Amino acid sequence: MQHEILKTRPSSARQLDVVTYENFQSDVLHGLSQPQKSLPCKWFYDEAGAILFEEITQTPEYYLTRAETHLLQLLSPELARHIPDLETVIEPGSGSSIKTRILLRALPRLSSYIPIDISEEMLMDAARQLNEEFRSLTVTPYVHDFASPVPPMLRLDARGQRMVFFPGSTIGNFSPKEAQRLLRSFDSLVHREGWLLLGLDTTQDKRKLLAAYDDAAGITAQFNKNILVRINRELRGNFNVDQFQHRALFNSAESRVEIHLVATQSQTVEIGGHLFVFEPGETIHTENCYKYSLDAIEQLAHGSGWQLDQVWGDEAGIWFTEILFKTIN
Ligand code: AVJ
Repeated sequence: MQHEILKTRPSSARQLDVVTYENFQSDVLHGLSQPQKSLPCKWFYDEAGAILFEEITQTPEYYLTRAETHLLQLLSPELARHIPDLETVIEPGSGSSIKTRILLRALPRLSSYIPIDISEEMLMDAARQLNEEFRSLTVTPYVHDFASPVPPMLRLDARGQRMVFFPGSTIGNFSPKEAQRLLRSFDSLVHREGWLLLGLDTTQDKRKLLAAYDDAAGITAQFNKNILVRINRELRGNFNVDQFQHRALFNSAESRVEIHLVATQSQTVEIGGHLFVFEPGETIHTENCYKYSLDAIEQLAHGSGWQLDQVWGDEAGIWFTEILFKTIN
């Protein structure tokens, strides 16, 4: 059964955790009922949101993707020497899998790639392309919210070394406590001897951060507002999207960028029979992006259930950091 799964070509993704209407609706109703209204950032990524995020990565201000791509190019030959018998790469939140290609090219002995994402369209497009591009690689996509429990199917017990690839500073969307819990849960994606390659934004420069999360072309603003568009469409909400403004701020006490939607006028919104009142200036907190100092990385590693193996930084050592962890035996 499990072998069959590994051999299957990605014609359609196996739906393990169905990203349902009810899930989205209950998250939205719950978030908007809090004193500080909020929405979970994972709901940004419908088809339009996934495309907008790709566009963000191309803006001049969003340095993260370029910094990490550069770093991966430098470290991947070393990684290939360090783990010569790596067989499988598993990527939670794989999106377009663009950065993954750098690893796949540098690791010719790799036989299996398992991308996991809740944005089905992007996941399947990426899987199909990789399947064409890397003929000897078995690509097995999963539609799944990686933050919910790891489905038994993903704990495949095929032999071979596995590495979880978690780039992009996606971990920054979680509080340090949640991040440790998430990293611990990744333990079940590998075997007794396994690896985890984690990409973290280590920038502390406030101006640079704010520019990255509020680009001049307004793509991040559009990305942020798209969650309201999605609520209107999928949950039959009636947000007046034009009466919300994008705001990025740096919360230095928490060492995180916060993304909000600010109501410019009073507004009452109805979603599924529930009413939500907005005062002018009131915000919906839509995302946190935690930024890690090198000290904070040590702390994160400490409670992660993994052992620090190697750390790569870019020239300045503070823009972006790639960390290789090993299972603790
Ligand atoms: C996809 C979570 C890594 O935090 O930088 C980009 C999302 N939000 N611009 C990030 C995001 C606004 C991004 N991650």
